[in-house]
Amino acid sequence: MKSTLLIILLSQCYITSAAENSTAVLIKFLSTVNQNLAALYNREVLANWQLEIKGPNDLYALLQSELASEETMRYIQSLAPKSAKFKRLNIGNPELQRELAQIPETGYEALSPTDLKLMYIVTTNMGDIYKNTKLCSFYDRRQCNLTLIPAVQNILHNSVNVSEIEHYWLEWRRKTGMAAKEDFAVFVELYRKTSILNGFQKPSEFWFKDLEEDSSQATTLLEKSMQRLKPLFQQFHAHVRGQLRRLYGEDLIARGKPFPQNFAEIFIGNAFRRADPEWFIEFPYPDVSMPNITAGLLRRGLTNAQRVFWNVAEYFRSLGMPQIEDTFWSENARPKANLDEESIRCWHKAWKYYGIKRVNFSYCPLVDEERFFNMFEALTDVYYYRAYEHQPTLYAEEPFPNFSDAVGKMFSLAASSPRYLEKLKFVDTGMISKELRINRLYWQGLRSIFLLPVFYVLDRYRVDVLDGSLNISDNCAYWKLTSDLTGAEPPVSRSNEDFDAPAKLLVEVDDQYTSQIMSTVLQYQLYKHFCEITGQYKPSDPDYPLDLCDLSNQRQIGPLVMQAMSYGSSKSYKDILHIMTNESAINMDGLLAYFHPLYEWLVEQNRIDGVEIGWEPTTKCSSENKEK
Ligand SMILES: *[C@@H]1O[C@H](CO)[C@@H](O)[C@H](O)[C@H]1NC(C)=O
Ligand SMILES: *[C@@H]1O[C@H](CO)[C@@H](O)[C@H](O)[C@H]1NC(C)=O
Ligand SMILES: *[C@@H]1O[C@H](CO)[C@@H](O)[C@H](O)[C@H]1NC(C)=O
Ligand SMILES: *[C@@H]1O[C@H](CO)[C@@H](O)[C@H](O)[C@H]1NC(C)=O
Ligand SMILES: *[C@@H]1O[C@H](CO)[C@@H](O)[C@H](O)[C@H]1NC(C)=O
Ligand SMILES: *[C@@H]1O[C@H](CO)[C@@H](O)[C@H](O)[C@H]1NC(C)=O
Ligand SMILES: *[C@@H]1O[C@H](CO)[C@@H](O)[C@H](O)[C@H]1NC(C)=O
Ligand SMILES: CC(=O)N[C@H]1CO[C@H](CO)[C@@H](O)[C@@H]1O
Repeated sequence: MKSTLLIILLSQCYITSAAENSTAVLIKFLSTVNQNLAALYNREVLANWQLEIKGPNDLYALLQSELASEETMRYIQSLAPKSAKFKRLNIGNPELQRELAQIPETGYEALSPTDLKLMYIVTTNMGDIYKNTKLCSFYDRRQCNLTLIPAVQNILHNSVNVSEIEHYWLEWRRKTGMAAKEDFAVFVELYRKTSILNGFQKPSEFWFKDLEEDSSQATTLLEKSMQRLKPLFQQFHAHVRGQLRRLYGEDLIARGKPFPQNFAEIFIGNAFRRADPEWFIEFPYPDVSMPNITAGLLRRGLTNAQRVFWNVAEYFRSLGMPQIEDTFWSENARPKANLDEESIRCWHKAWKYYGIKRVNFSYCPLVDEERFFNMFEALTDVYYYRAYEHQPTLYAEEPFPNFSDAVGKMFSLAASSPRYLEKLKFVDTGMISKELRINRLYWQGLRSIFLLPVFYVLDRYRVDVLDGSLNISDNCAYWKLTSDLTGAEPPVSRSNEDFDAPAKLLVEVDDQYTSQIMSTVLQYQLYKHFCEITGQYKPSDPDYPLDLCDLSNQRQIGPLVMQAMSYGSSKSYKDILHIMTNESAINMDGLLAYFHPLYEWLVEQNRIDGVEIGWEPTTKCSSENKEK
C-alpha cells in the first residue's frame, strides 16, 4: 500500500517536473524561432526594399528575395512537426500557447511533392490565362491582340458605348471562364487536401484561419453585416439604377430587375480612379464640384513628398503621437523607382524590420490628392511598426490581415473631412454645404457600400465551393448569389454550360476578401468611436455629424492608438478592439452612422424620382442548355 502510494507520488512528481521542463523547452524553442525568423524575414524585406528603390531590374535583389522566401518556407516546414507536438501536448501557459500558434502554417507546402507541383501548375495556368488571353477589338473584330490588362482595361476606362462594354464583358468570360474551369476544379480538390494536412476540419476553417474566427463565427459576422447594410444598399442601388435607366433607357435597365453587371463593373471601377464616376452616373448635385485637393496642396506650397510627409507628421503629433525625429527623412526615406511605367501603382510605403529598431520609408514623388491621403496610411504604418518593435518576431504583426489598413484608412478618412480640409485652407471657408457633403458621401459610397457585397460574394462563393455546398458546375448558383446580394445580373443569358465565377478570381485564387470587409467596417467603427469620445460627433446634434468629424488636435487619440498598436498580434483583435473602443466585436454602427445623411437623402430622392427599390431574382441564368 505504502509503496504503491510512493510510486504514484514519484510518478506524479516525475510528470510535474517533466511538464515544467517541457515549458522551458518550449520557451527556448520559441526564442530560437523568433531569432531565426527575424533573420530570414529581414533578408527578404531588405531585398524587396532594394527592388522598390532600384526597380525590378536589380537581379541581385530579385535573387535574394526569391532565395530568402524559399529559405523561410523551408524553415517553417522544418518547424511543423515540433510545433505540432508542442500543441498536442498542450504545454505552457496560454501566452506561450498563443505565441506557438503564431508560427506560420505550412500551407500548400504540406501537400505531397506531386500535389504541390500540380497546385503550382493549375494556379500558374489560371494566372496565365488571365495574363495571356487576347480579346478581339469591338470596332475591328479581326484585330485580336488585346490583352485584358492593360489594353481592354484602358478601353473600358474610356468607353461610354454600352455595346462595346458588353462585348468585352462577354469575350472576357468566354475566353477565360471555360478555359479555367478544370484548373479551378483541381485547385478546389487540392485546397481541400491542404486544409486537412494543416489540421483543419473543414476547408472553410483553413480559409478563415487568419481571422481568429471559426468558420461559423466568420460566416455569421459577415451575414449579419450584409443584413445590416441592406437597407442602405437597396436605396443606393435603386438610385444608381434609376440614373442608369435615365441614361440608357428602360430596355437595358428594366424596372424591378438587377441591372446588367457590365455597368456595375465600370462605374465601381471608375470610382477608384482619377476619372470621374460621372461618366456612368452623375453626382447627386452635378453643379457642386468637389474641392480640388491637388490644387490646394500646391497652393499651400506642399510641392514635394517630403513637405507632405512633414505636414502629415505634424497632424499625427497634434493627436498626441510621438514626434518623428528630424533625421527620419534623410536617414530612412528613398523615392520609389520606376515611376514611368505605371504611376497608378506609385504609393508611399513603410518597411518594417524584425528584431531591430528600424523602419525604412519609400515614397512616391507625385504630389496629388491620392498620394496626400495615402501619406496618412503610410505614416500610420510607421507608427504601427514602431509601436510593436519590442515584440518578438511572432508577435510583430497586425492582429489580422488588413487590421492596420483599417487604422490607417481611419486616419485618412478623418483627414478627408471637409472641416479639416477647411482648416488646411484646401477648401474655402463657407464652401461646406449639404450638397457638397452628399456628393462626397455618394462618391465614397460607390467605393465602399457598393463594393462590400461584391467582396462578400467572391468569398462566399469560394467558401461554399470548397466546403462542397456549391457545385462549380452550377453556374446559375453563382449568378443567384451575385444577383441576390449585389443587385447585378449578366447582360446576356447564361447557363450551366458557362463558367463565370472565376473571371475575377483567376489571378489570386486564394486571395481572400473577408479581411478587407472586416477592415472596411472596422475603419468606420474606429472613426465613430474616436469622434464620439472627443465630442466631434454627437449623434443627435446636426452640427456634429460623423462625416464632418475632424480629429486634428485631439490629443487623447494618439496614446490610445499607440497603446493598442503596441500589442502587435500578442492579443486577439477582439482584445485590441476592446482596448481602443470598449467594444469587442466588429459592427456596422460606424459605417451606417457615417452614411446616414446619404441614406436619408436617398430615401427622399428615390421617393421624388419614383424609382423602385429592390429587385427580383435574376432570370438570366437557366440550367437548361441555351440554344446558341
Ligand atoms: C494589334 O494589331 C494591330 C493591327 O492588327 C496593330 O496595329 C497593333 O499595333 C497591335 N497591338 C499590339 C499591342 O500588338
Ligand atoms: C457603339 O458603337 C457601335 C459601333 O460603332 C455603334 O453602331 C453603336 O451605335 C454605338 N452605341 C452607342 C450606344 O453609342
Ligand atoms: C486640380 O488641380 C490640379 C493642379 O492645379 C490640376 O492639374 C487638375 O486638373 C485639377 N483637377 C480638376 C478635376 O479640376
Ligand atoms: C533600409 O534598411 C536597411 C536595413 O536595415 C539599411 O541597410 C538601409 O540603409 C536602409 N535604407 C535607407 C535608405 O536608410
Ligand atoms: C489587405 O492585406 C493584403 C495582405 O496583407 C494586401 O495584399 C492587400 O493589399 C490589403 N488590402 C487592402 C484593401 O488594403
Ligand atoms: C456537380 O455537377 C455535375 C454536373 O451536374 C455532376 O456531374 C457532378 O457529379 C456534381 N458534383 C458534385 C460533387 O456533386
Ligand atoms: C465600457 O462598456 C461597459 C459595458 O458595456 C460599460 O459599463 C462601461 O462604462 C464602458 N466604459 C467606458 C470607459 O466607456
Ligand atoms: C524542475 C525544473 O527544473 N523545473 C524548471 C522547468 O522549466 C521552468 C521554466 O523555465 C523553470 O522555471 C523550472 O525551474
